[in-house]
Amino acid sequence: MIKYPKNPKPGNQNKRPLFNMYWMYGVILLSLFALFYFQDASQTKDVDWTDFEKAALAGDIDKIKVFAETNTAEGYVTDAGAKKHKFDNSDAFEGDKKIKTTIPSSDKIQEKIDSWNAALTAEGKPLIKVNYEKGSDFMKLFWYFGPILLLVVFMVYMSRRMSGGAGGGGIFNVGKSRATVFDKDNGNTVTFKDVAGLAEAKVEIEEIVEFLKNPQRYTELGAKIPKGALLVGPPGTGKTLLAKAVAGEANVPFLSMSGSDFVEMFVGVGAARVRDLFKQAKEKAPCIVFIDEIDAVGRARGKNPNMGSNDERENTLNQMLTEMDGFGSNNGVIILAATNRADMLDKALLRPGRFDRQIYVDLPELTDRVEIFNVHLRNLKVNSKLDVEQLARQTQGFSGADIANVCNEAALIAARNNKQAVDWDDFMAAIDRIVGGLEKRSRIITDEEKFSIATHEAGHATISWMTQYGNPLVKVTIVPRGRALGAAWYAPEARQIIPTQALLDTMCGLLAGRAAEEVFTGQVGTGASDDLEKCTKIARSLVLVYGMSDKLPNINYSDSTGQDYGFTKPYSDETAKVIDEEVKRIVNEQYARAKDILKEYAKEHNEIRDLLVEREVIFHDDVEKILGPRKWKSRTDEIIEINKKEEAKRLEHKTKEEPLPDSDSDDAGTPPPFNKD
Ligand code: NHX
Ligand code: ZN
Repeated sequence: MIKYPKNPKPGNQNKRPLFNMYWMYGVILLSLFALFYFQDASQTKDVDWTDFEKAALAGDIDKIKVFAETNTAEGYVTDAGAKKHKFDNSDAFEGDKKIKTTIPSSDKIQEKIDSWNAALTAEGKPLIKVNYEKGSDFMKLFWYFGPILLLVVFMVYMSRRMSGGAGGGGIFNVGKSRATVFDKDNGNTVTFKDVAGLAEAKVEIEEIVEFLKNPQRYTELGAKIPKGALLVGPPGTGKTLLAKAVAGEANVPFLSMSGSDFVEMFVGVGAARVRDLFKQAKEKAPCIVFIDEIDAVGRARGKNPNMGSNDERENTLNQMLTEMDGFGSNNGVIILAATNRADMLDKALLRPGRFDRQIYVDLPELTDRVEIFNVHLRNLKVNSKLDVEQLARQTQGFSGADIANVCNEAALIAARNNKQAVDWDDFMAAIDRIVGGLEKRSRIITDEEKFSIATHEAGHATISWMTQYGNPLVKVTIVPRGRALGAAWYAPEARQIIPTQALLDTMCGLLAGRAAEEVFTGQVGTGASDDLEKCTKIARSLVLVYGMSDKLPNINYSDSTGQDYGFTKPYSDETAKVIDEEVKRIVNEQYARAKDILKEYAKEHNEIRDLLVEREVIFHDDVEKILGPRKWKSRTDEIIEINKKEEAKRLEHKTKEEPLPDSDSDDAGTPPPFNKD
């Protein structure tokens, strides 16, 4: 969306490179010409001096050209002579027939020819004419130096190719950093306005802009300006965008590099590039250095230096650590780095004095998603009735990049259907497409299969409706999409804390498909494998991570530092058995529970199933008509209520123009958003 000019310095455009591809073409053409020239000359036969003399004395040569420089002579053979001698063996002799030889000495050749002429006059034959040529001086040079020249040209060309363009320097420049520099005058126009959501991260990062703009405000009080900040968060959440916005706001040069740019197959290159990057940064200070995907170099160094560790990477990392220590804290260089795995990074990199701060860039929450949608919808022609909040609700767990993708996909779908504006249905189709894959209506499904798919999906729908923490249902479909034959679509709840019962209910809902198959068709199918996988994972994490099982309470056997235990497990064989038993027990319990609930609501389930077979897609409201309104309020509804109340409060303050704190404390009518009970 934001375009950066390809050429960092406009002034550079007029500078012609000394060497380019056209020169190469020129050289190739020239050598081709030369080749043709000499191919033509290959009508000349090379002969021994004795044969040459014999032919001359026999009167078969009528003209001789002497090339003094090269010590060669060419004889023009008469037709009769050509036939007579053995060197006439082909019809290649057309036009001029020549023989060529190396002469003993250019001084003596005239004497020789004189003597031949004397002999020829004695026999009454025509004389041989002589011509002294200046010699193919150029050709001689060409043949001596041509190959070398070609080789040099070739090498220069290759080294240009190897440099890959960005740095612009040949193989001798591998140690140069390839940082892309964005200056204020080359169109880095990203500002905080372009960053939607990320409210807290923005506050943190705005401070960094302050450090660069008014360092003295901090240094006067004796504070040290942080050297670096680490942006941590899942992919697509806008870490790079945030870093660019810092540079755009601070109006300083922005050196951008990816962690993998340091990695090269040559020894020491990574370290050299780090050095060069920091040198460049110091020259440009105040500036921002941004290293994307820093885990490529910053991964924790292995404990065993011989096993699976990468020496070259470690050297690079060590160099980075030294450089970050090496430069003073107040010289106007701030290093931002992004990663999605902060736990994998070397601890030395994270200590104060290097990346002092870690800024978490989380997946956007409901309100953030509304903002992000609004940013992307600015560029789209959308239906005026589009409910952005509802869109945000349907995209729980999406990152900023995912949302951008949804918007684009929706626009593509609308355009495909020749619509004037993008509307709600297009967005729904886009979300379905992105989450579930392509719809496959061409897949052939028998009535029996259809019945069992509908049974399965109706099972999911019923259980999720009838359990407290079951995800709010959006729709149920038996239209094949991607790898799935059918699916129940939810608007998943984003919970801050997940109660044990919520995990159990989720498992129950996942097992419901299989349970419904068993209860209502009498046999189960292979299709539930994906459900079972998800369910078992939850059961395992319940036991191993959250310490929620009865037999192994309050124990966490996982390792969040990312360094796996390898082949050894952090528990004994007996414990392993207990873990297996607990996982089995929990899954079995939920399966039994699912079957019980399904039997209890068998009539409703079958109604949903039949409606599903009839319509293929049914929605929240259809299910509500059959099962009645849900007993439990969804968290999303609560959040929206809280937001509305706060918005109303804010509006009230604005209209009354009362000081904020006073009315807040008196406001007993609205309960605080978080209730301890
Ligand atoms: C097959 N697919 O593989 C057929 C085509 C039980 C009615 N022979 O649980 O479609 O059986 O609630 C991600 C998403 C495997 C990964 C779906 C891996 C589906 C889906 C197998 C419904 N809905 N199963 C479901 C289903 C299947 C599968 C997946 C995946 C079925 C079930 C797939
Ligand atoms: Zn299922």
